[in-house]
Amino acid sequence: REIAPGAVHLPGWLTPDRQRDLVAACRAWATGPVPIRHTRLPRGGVMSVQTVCLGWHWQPYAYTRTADDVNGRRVARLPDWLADLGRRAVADAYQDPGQGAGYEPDAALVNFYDADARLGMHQDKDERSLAPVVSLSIGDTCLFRFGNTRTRNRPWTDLTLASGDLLVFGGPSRLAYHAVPKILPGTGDPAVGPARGRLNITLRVTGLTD
Ligand code: MD5
Ligand code: FE
Repeated sequence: REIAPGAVHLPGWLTPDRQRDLVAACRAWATGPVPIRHTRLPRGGVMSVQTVCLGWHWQPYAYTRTADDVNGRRVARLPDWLADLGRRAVADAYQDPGQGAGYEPDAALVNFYDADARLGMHQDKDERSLAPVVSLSIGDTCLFRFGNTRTRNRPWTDLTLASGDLLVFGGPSRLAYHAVPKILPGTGDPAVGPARGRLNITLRVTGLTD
């Protein structure tokens, strides 16, 4: 369960019913005020992953209130029920109700991976807070690469993340490099997750106050 200090993997943490509810919510968010899109990178590239944000809009490499790189609108609010789910996730991962109770995420990134999408090695450091990141996976299994905090190179640990898996990254692991090198197409159950592809929802504390 503990991949590294502060990094905890709880396979199958989300019940099938909860996964179905999250898929329905993701569908609605994808067509919200700032629709899901392939994020454009500052140097001209386009991410293969598609992302929709809640609470704060993320664009590389900042959080903003309005989606100036898409349509200028504010993103949808982060629902209280999703923040509550994040608190239960942190409490369960760290076996500490107190840490869970004190967790107040203010942003979520919903990532959709089709069979060919991947995410290169990176750190999540656009947040001003080092509070944990909560990651929920639904749909196709992926290969997840958990690296170290110093370089984007080895040593790293490869693991698979399947539908329903929870991963919490905090403490010494919060700034670790990580990547999604591969999706394993057709491994998800369409009766639970999306018809194809992989959804990942991350909850974050931006540390920003308008
Ligand atoms: C994903 N998303 O599967 C992953 C979830 C992203 C991203 O990486 O930036 O959207 S894992 C997120 C994560 C956050 C903070 C630390 C670590 C992983 N880590 O130390 O491995 O779409
Ligand atoms: Fe990341």
